Amino acid sequence: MTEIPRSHPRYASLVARERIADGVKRGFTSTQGLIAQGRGEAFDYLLGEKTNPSAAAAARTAAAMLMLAERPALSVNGNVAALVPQEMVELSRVLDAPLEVNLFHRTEERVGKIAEMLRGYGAQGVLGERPNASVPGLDHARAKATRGGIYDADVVLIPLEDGDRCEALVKMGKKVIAIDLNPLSRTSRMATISIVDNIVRAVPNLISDVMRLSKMPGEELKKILEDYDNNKILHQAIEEIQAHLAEQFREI
Ligand code: PTJ
Repeated sequence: MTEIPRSHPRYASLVARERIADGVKRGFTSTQGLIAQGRGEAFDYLLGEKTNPSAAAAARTAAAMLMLAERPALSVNGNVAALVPQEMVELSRVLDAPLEVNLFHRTEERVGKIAEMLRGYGAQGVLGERPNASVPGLDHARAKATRGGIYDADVVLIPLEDGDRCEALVKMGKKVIAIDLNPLSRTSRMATISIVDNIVRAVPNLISDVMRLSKMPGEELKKILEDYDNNKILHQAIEEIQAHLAEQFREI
């Protein structure tokens, strides 16, 4: 990977690019993943490349929802594996939730490489290599699911996802938590909770929220969910973009 000096003003963004490019070279990220990262970067720029209050509130509520879940599951694709593999393993550990590899541009080789890498970081019981169920209403590889993982889950975390699986999972009666930098995407609109943030910030935030909320009684966790309104959060995310653009505009 290219050595990026920490002093570079675009350090975090450049490191993320290197990770995605490295994932492609090592064969676990799809070439389309490069394009997805570019699209994400553009939205991150509009958001000010920071966790805004709407994303912090969504992440805290998502942590409460995952902690209250009976069978939570965490989905991993090629971009997620490139950007936050260790963090996803840590999130799976603190929640005692399985990781399931689920790819849009599925090849068995990529699934195997991602599962192996997650195990290398200490993940227990990675699923996705032997799917034995199918999400109804999808006619692409993302329909593949595993019993005991995403298929039976009551709450599913789907970072960097496409809208139709999000919708299909919601139709199955699941609560779906999205991480997506685009507040206007179908995924963000369809999800039960939409964390409009870069995954490199959102997953560490989720881990610290789970740690912080772990001492809170169940009733109070439920209250966090009751007070949450995802439409309001999406509107707030768009207002945060507008405010950031207005600030930039004044500086020009
Ligand atoms: O590994 P595969 O085969 O499953 O493919 C994974 C990708 C990501 C290529 C595939 O799911 C895809 O094509 O995704 P999209 O539709 O290009 O991107 C999904 C959403 O993720 C878009 O709304 C992007 O803005 C958003 N996004 C991209 N990078 C990030 C992001 N959101 C959060 N953090 C990012 N780093």
